Amino acid sequence: MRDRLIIDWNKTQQAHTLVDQKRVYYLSLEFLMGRTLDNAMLNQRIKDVAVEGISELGFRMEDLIDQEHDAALGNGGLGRLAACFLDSLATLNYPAWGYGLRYRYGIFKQEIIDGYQVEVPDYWLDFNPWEFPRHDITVDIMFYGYVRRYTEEDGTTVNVWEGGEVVQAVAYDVPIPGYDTPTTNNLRLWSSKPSTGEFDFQKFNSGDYESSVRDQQRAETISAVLYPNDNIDVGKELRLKQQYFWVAASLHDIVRRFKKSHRAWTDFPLQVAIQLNDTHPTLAIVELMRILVDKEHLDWDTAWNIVTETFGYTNHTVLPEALEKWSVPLFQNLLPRHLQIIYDINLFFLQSVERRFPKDRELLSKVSIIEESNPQVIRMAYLAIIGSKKVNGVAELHSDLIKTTIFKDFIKIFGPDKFTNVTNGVTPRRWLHQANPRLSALISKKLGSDKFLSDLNLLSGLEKFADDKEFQKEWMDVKYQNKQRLAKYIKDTTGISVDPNALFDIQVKRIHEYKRQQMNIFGVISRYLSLKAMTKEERAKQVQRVSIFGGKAAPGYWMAKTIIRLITAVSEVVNNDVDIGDLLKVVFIEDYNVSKAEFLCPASDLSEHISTAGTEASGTSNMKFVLNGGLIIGTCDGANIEITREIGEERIFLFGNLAEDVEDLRHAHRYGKTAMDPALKEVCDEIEKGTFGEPGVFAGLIHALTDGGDYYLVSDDFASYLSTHKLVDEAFKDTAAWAHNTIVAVSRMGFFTSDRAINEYADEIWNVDPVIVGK
Ligand code: CR1
Repeated sequence: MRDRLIIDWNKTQQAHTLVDQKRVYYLSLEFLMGRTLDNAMLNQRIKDVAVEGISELGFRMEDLIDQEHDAALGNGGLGRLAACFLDSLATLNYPAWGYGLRYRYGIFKQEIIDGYQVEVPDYWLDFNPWEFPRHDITVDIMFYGYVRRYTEEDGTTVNVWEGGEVVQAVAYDVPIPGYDTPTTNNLRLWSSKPSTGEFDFQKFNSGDYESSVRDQQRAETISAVLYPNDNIDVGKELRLKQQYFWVAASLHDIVRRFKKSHRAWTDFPLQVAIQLNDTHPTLAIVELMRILVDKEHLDWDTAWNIVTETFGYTNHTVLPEALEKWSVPLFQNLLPRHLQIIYDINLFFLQSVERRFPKDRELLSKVSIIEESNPQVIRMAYLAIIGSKKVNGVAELHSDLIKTTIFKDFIKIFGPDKFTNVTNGVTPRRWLHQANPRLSALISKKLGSDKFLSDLNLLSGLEKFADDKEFQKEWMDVKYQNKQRLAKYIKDTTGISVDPNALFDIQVKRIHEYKRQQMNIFGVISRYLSLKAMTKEERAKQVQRVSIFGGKAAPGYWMAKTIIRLITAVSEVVNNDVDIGDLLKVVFIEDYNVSKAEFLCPASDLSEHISTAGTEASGTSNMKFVLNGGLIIGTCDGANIEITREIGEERIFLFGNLAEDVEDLRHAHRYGKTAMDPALKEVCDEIEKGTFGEPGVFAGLIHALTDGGDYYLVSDDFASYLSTHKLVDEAFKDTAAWAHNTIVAVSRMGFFTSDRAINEYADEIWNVDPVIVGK
C-alpha cells in the first residue's frame, strides 16, 4: 500500500508543479489521523482484492488492520476536523498541503486504574511505514537573540535579527490519498534536531560532554510532545517555541516553492492561500511580514497587502479559557523581532481605527492587539483577524456568536463581510464506509451504487424506503450487529455484560465541564434511584439502558478527572446491583481515540451532545452518530441546530435553555436566586450519603453546582434533560417508528460531508480550483 501511495503521490506533485496554479496550505498544530491502512485500501478501491489475497495467505484482514497504531497527533474535534479536511481536499482534487508537527509523543494513552485516569506516554514512531523522512528538506530556525537596527546609505532602515540559538527542522512527508482519484496530497510534519549535527563537537572534544548532550536534547524537545489540552490555553514557553518552529519552517517551504516560479511578489496571494486552524499558527502572519520586509526588502504597505490577501483564520471556540494570549516579556525574549513587527502592525491598525472613529479611546483599547494587563499580553485572535482576509466560525450559531460577543468590535471596524461561516463536516469515507461497512453496503445495495460516498446528497434516495418493512428490518439488523460487536468488546475489555437489545446511549468526547458529562452521570444516578424505588412490576415495563462513556481528561484538569471517577464509581455500584440487573448498565471505555470512535459510532441508538448552549462551537461526532443511524439527545448548540434543520425536529431530542438565556441564568446563580432542581438535589444527597464511595472525592463536583455558581447550568437544564430521556425511552419502544426516523435522518445528512465544507472554503475563502491528475 505504501508503494502504491507513493506512486500516486509522485504523480500528483508533478501534476501540481506543472499546472503551477494556486495551492492551499492548511496549517494545524493537530492532525488526528487515526489508522491509515484500511483507509488507504478503501480510498484506492482495492480492499476487496486485498482481503482476498490476505485470506489466501491464511490471515484475517481485521487482525492485520488491528496491528496498526493510531496516529494521534491531536486532542479532539479540532485535530480530527483537520484530518477530515485533508481527506476531502484530496478527494476533490484540490492542490493542497497540510503542515504540522511530528510529535514524538501524541496524545497520551489513558488507563483506568482503580477508577482513576492514569496517563501513559504514546510513543507511536517505533513502527510507522506511512511517513517518509526527507533529510534533504531542512530549515534552520532561530530563537532568542537580539535585533540590530541600522540605516543604509540610501536612508532605509534595516532590521537584522541575530545572535540567537538555532534549531533545525526536518521534513517528514505523509501521503494523503483521495477517494477514487489518483490525487494523493502531502501532509508535511516537521521534526526538530540540533542544527550542528549530532553534537556540538567543540564542546564534546573539550570534555563538556554533558552540555553537548543537553543542547541536543533541548533541540529535540521542541517537537517531542503534543500539549494534551483541548480547548484550554496554557501559555508555556515551549508551546510558543513549537508554534514558531512549525510556522517558520512551513513558511520557508511555501515561500521557496513560490519563488521557483519567478513571479512578482504581488502575485503571492494569487498562488498561495494559507488557512490558520485556530490561532495556533497566527505567528505565520508576523513571520511572512518579516520575510517580506526584512529579507526581501519590500516596503511595509506592499508587504501588508500581500499578507492580508493570503491568510484566512478559522475560530473554533468562544470559551475565554481557550483564547490564546502570550505574555509580552516571554514573547520578547524568544522572538524579539516578531514583537517589534506586532507592535508596528498594531500601531498602523490603531491609527486607521482612530482616523475612522476619532476620540473613541475606549474602542482603541478594546481592539488593541496588546492587552494592557500586568504583564501585558498579546491577543492572538485579534492579530489573526487583523492579518487575515476572512474569518470564519464552524457552525451557524457559533459564527453568529463570534460576531456578537468576542469579536463584536471588529464588525464595527471591518464590516460584516470579513466574517463568514463554514459549518464543519466529516468525511463519509472514514465515518460511514470504513467505520460501518455493513451499513455502507446496505445503502449501496438500496441505492444501486456507492456514488453517495463522493456525493453524500445522494443519500436522499433512501428516504422513500423509510417505511419499507423489509428495508427497516435489514436496517435495524445492521444496527443490532454493530451493537453486538460493541457488546463483545465491552465484555472482553471490562468484563461487563450488556444486552445488545438494550438502548445503547453513548457520550464519547473529551471530558470537559462545558460538555457536561457530569450532567449525564447525574442523570444516570437519577434513573438508578427511580428504578430502585419501583416495584418489580413497574421495573418490568422499563426500557433497558446501557450508558456508555469515553474520553480523556487533560492531565492537569482536576474536575474532569473527578467526573471520570464518578462515572467509574457509579458503574461499580449499578452494574453489581441485583435489583437492577440488565435494566441499567454503566460502562467507561478506556482510551477513547479515533479507532474506537470507528466502532462506537455505528453502535449507538442514542448519543449525547449536551453542552451548555453557546459553548460547543460545532461538534462533529454529532454528525458521525446520526450518519450511522443513531438519534441524538442534545442542546440547541453548535451544529445540533443545523442537524435539526436538516433532519426535522421530530427526529432529534432537543432540551434545555437557549444560548441567549445563558447570561441571565448565570447572573441569577451568582446572586443566589436559584434553588437547585429537586431531582438533582436527590442525586447530590445520594452521592453525599456515600452510595458511590467516599463522598469527599466528589465534593468538588457538588461544590460547582452550589457555591460554585453552577456556571454550566446543570441545575437549570436538569429537569428538561430527564423528561427528554423519558421521551427517548417511549420512542425506543416503537421499533418501526425508530427505524423510520433513523432512515429519514440518514437520508438527509448529505449537508454534513466535509466535501461540502471544503468546497465552501475553496470558493468563498481560498479561491482555488481543482487539478485533475492523470491516471
Ligand atoms: C470545538 O470545541 C468543534 C471543533 C472543530 C473545537 C468543537 O465544537 O467541533 O473545534 N474547538 O471545529 C477547539 O478545539 C480550540 O478550540
